Amino acid sequence: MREGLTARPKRLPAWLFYDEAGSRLFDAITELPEYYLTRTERGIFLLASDEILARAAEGARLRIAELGAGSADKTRLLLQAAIELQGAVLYEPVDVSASALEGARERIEREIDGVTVTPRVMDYTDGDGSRLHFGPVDCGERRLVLYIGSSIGNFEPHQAAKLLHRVRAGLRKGDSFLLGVDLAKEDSILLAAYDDAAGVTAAFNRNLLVRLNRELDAEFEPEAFAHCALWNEEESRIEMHLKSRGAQRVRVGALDLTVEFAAGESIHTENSYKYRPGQAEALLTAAGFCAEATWTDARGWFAVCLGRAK
Ligand code: AVI
Repeated sequence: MREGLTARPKRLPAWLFYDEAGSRLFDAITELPEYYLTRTERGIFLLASDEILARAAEGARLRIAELGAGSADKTRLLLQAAIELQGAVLYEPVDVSASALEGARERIEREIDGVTVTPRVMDYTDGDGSRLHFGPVDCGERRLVLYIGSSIGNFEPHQAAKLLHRVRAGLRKGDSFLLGVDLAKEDSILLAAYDDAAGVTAAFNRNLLVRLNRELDAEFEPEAFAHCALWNEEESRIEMHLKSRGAQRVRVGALDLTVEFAAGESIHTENSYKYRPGQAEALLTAAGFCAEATWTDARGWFAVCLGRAK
């Protein structure tokens, strides 16, 4: 935090968003009329989950791992398709939060007959270059790893590439990886999705400051910062910033630091990369997968790509 708040331009890491209040706000974002991502990807799964599962399985029995503790509704569609295909399925959500995993296990086992959940507590974003450990599979079984919801878009391109390499290194030849990416589109649509009329994304962004106040004894006045979303065409990403409405000084007690802001100066809080057609497939190929199939919605707003470990 010290590094980010004293850097020029100032920045804070996007993982800070997801405390309890932030996770609730993100859930609310996924239901906003402007935030098309969740429902568009869900629409793809509604139409194609049987085909996706059959392609991944190639006649073998699948077990399904997911990076992140279950994207609720969307994961359910894929798990149901797996149950139809093979009768029952083992589901392995991977997340840094043990409580999020416990919640996912309880919910999924209660709601879907035929799923056994074996959670794994692990920080899969901890990019020290080592492979991800998914654990063994039974003889004749294949693993399908899900990374859906466009979460890959919150990584810088080099970090995204590294993460995919680490996933690949944890898989065996023939296993597969399903990646959901948001695609570049008209900027008015993108901007509305990250600056909604009800102000939920603004509250999500400002919640970072609320969290610093609580956890680092900081004295931010959240309303003294404007939520700002902009489209960076060159980098193909939406950026979120918190822009100081006036000149101000903010004390961060736990860091024994006073941060100075000029009027209009901003803290860069998030990047959300929007992929160009073919880019996700190239990322998969570079990481040692064969890009096997891609599904998109009718408007071409979102893509789900299946990679097979070579
Ligand atoms: C979690 N992630 C895919 C979201 C996104 O769209 O980049 C986070 C988010 N930030 C603002 N709104 C949603």
